Amino acid sequence: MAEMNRREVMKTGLAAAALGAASRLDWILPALAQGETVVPFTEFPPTFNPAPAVDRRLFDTRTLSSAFTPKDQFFTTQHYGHPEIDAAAYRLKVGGLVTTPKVFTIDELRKMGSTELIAGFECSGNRRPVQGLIGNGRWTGVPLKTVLDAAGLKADAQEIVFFGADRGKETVAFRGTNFDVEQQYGRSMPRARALASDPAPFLAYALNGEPLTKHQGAPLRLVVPGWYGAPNVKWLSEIVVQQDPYLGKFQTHWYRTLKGEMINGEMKWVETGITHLQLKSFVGRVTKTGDDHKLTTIVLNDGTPIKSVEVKIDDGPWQMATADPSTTAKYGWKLYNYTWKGATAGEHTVISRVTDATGKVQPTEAELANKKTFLEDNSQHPRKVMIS
Ligand SMILES: Nc1nc2c(c(=O)[nH]1)N[C@H]1C(S)=C(S)[C@@H](COP(=O)(O)O)O[C@H]1N2
Ligand SMILES: [Mo]
Repeated sequence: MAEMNRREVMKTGLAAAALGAASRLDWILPALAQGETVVPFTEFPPTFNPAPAVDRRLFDTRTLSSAFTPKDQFFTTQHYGHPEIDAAAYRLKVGGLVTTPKVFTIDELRKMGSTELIAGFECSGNRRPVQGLIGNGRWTGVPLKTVLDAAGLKADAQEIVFFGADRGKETVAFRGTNFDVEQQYGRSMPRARALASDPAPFLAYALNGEPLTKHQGAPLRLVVPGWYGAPNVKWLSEIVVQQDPYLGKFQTHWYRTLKGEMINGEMKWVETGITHLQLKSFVGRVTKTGDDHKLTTIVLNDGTPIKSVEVKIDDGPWQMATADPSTTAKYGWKLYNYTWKGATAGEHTVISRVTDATGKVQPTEAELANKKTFLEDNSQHPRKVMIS
């Protein structure tokens, strides 16, 4: 596979869009400098299609061109498709263990707050070879605490549950009996997490300065800075405050990690929920200008400061990458660049690893061997590139 120039990148994008949703040409050109070309990743599946269905889209990190993911490139995934919501008829209900149950229109919520938050997230299932379930946005909305304070949490309120307007039939198994019941997409968090000031969960109605699209949960979605995508409930329609833990499918069952951990000197097999982002980096894009190649690494974590990002080419030494000054927000993704001089023609392996300020190092794939389920794969990703 030869190096792609601008026109070829465009053709690939158009073909992919035509294969997926013919009506949506939402795979846009990368902003390349004069003479800069994208170097292909040979590990990408030849049939890779960034828009395989009208309600599913992956971000092609080879098109990475700005700190914020444009709304028509932001990945989208969900369980029950995109619900039809009439913005004028839309209401957010807040009820349960509150002193004053509330119903808000989108205009009322807008008047309650118009603050900004930069947050990046990935789906907990994001992984090699494509790593396309990832994005970074500038969100506008109301802090969750403002809305909860307006309703007033009662003393015994311990668990805050968030429901989307999207619903579907689910089978709930109980000791050999299956019950088919309607469910809403639901996620929860403890009261202390919901009211925390840093990071403060956020109810967003705009992305990058424009109203949310239905892909991102219009008219309102939850954004939990520093956490994976699953808790970021789209088409948020209800907040239910309760005392007991919420045991819905997408909270306790579907999004779960099973891994072996040494606890009290013994290997224990533990199941954990999907919450904060694990420390992760991967080379998202390689470009060529003249004889120089540039590796751009995407870094995401729970907001813990980053100490360093290093890259390695083939069996060479680890080399320091440089932080891109446009991506410094605590809960946003960070881009790190490395200029690779003297690359020789042929296939090469490029890999990155990030270390945070506490000294935690991104694990290798071998170090994650005791993680049985595929979610939360933050392992170092050796990527194959073809230099021409
Ligand atoms: N209402 C609702 N919200 C949802 C989901 C869903 O199925 N329904 N999926 C979650 C998952 S698993 C992810 S990864 C993110 C994806 O957000 P995005 O489509 O804006 O990228 O939405 C989350 N919020
Ligand atoms: Mo997800």
